[in-house]
Amino acid sequence: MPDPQPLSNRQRKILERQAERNREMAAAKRADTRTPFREAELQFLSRQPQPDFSLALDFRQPSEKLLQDPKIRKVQLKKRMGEFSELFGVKDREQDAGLEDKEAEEDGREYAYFHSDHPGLIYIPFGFSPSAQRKLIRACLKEYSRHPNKSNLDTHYNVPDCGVWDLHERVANGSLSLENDKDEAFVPRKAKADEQANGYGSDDDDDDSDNGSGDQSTKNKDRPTEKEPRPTKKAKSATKTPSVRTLVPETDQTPTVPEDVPKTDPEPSSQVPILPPSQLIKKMRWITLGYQYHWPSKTYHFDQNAPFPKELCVLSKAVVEAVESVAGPGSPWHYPAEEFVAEAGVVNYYQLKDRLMGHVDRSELNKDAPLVSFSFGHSCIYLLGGPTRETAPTPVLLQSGDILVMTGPCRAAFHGVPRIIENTLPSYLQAQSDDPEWDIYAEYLSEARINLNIRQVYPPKKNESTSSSSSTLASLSS
Ligand SMILES: O=C(O)CCC(=O)C(=O)O
Repeated sequence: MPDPQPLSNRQRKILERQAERNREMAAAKRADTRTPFREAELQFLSRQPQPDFSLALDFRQPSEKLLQDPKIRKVQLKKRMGEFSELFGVKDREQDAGLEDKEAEEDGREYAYFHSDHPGLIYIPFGFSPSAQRKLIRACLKEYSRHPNKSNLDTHYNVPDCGVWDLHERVANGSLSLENDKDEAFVPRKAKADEQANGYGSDDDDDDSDNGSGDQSTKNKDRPTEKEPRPTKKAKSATKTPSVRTLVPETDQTPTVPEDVPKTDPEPSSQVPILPPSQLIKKMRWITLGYQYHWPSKTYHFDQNAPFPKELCVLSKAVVEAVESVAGPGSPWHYPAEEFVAEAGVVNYYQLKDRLMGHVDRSELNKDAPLVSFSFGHSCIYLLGGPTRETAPTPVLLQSGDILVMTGPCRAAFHGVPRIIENTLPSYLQAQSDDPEWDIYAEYLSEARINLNIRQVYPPKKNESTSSSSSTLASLSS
């Protein structure tokens, strides 16, 4: 047999796209299987009829009501969050216009909640004061979204080091003009016009058409585990490249890809739209902190460790300390705060129609350290399930300023965000008459939710001796 002819670049790309489509179709089929987790997702995705949001567990409801549920246990934190770290701020009704009564506790105490169906879930409502929330929201949008942290936009755009938010602010305050400073104001595509005839941009505004619309699967084209391809739009999606976070939806058995598998990045698309910064910023779906994450393979780039924001190291350690104050030595959920090191994080930026489908976070080599998660902006429905999609999840209402900790078995539980709830932005995050600089953030938040989650990647004793080589990693993970 003669040797086969080498494939041209074009042929190779066509084959790759074909294979990708096949994988998507298979994934769509799998995702259609109606597990209890999937059922719950569909229930909360539905726009017609609207779901009953009151079915979600609200840890902020009055204790008398909340504790009628025998599965809930309330434990007083040893100190208030603001005493674990001043970065949580002090909740003060006098200072913080818009702070609801229930957010400034009558008795001055703060609590953590446990749920017997979800061992290892620790929930701390009202973790942050309004001004502490505003500070972190500013950082999420302006600072953390800059290089060297990567964002979904980096796949397709040559994002400048100042970041898209900075451009957005400069256009808004008039120091950059969309007409006169075009080259600076509009972020260019990476791909040249004739390189690839597909992309993600063009379907961004089409989502009102389907039930459960606005899925992050079409909006966030870069988180593969949560992508739920929509077979009804098959013809349409066939003309587009599913991007990094759209590859293979996670099944209950999905293993983490071995570290030695090469981490290839998706092709930049020549079809993504060139947008003014005010619109491009709304396309930002995630950024990664610390060890940069490679979404397609679900592994860390252990050789790409961006400096971790100091305040997030302090905040996450303080949360682990607060947890230790209610789950100390002897508790199955005890993790010594002194051993906790913030090493990786994700900031998720949700527009109102976005969603994050069920998945498990299992890429960290340290599976014992708690995952610390902060919510800001609009409330959402968070589904917390069990070790497989066969466990019916508990819908939880996550509200701005709440802290959720996943440890123990809960660390390996399926979870997702099927719904951002409209009209739930607290008034203290809306425009403030005494702080005009907040206006641009308020405008962004009027249609957004931000989640910031922080993880420890390595086992504690190895922290000092970690290196970027795969052999070290292999020995750590074995
Ligand atoms: O948005 C959230 O609250 C959850 C985010 C999440 O599950 C993730 O980033 O893996």
